[in-house]
Amino acid sequence: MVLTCQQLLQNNTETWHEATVHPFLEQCKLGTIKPEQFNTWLVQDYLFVTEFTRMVAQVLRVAPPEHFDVILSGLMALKDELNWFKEKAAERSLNLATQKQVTCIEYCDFMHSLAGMAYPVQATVFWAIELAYNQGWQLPGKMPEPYTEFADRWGNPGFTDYVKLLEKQADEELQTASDSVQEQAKEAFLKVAQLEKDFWQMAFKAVA
Ligand code: HMH
Repeated sequence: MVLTCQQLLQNNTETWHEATVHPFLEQCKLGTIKPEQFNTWLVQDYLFVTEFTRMVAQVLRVAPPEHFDVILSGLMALKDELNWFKEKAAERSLNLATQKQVTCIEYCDFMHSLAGMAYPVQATVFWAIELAYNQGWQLPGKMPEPYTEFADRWGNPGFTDYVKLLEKQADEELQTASDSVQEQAKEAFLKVAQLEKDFWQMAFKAVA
């Protein structure tokens, strides 16, 4: 069996749709999302990205040197992203020293658990997490202010190219992976899809 990232998407279209199309994003596009909902997402996503950065560092630790360029460019982008989150939170007077919500904890626990998995599984998860935001923020189309820069951050063409490079690296690894590792990659992909959906739902239900 040879598994590819495109097969994961094609064999799980409905699950992936639920991970990337959500009323939260649709209401950002319509400009009707409530500040409590958006701000909950912003703070929880900052906390998520902090742990995601650690996950990428862990992926780098076990990656072949040929993959360093792409992974290091990802880490550079995350450096900028974390500072940007702090600016956005300050503009909205949000406290980033907030407790993680249950769904955010679950997602962070999952990312930490990857350290014990084979590299092809880690590369697949890395790709899936970035693709989820690339497609999620891109699919609704250009968003109105103040959401434009949020949609552009993950929806911009440069980010799409970066996600394609992550896909290429994951595919390379999956090609030579054992059936058992391929199965683990599939399970992990489905877990990302479920957690992405839950994450949108967590923010969406935060209506004061
Ligand atoms: C929940 N998934 C979530 N947050 C993000 N920032 C990304 C993916 C992309 O980095």
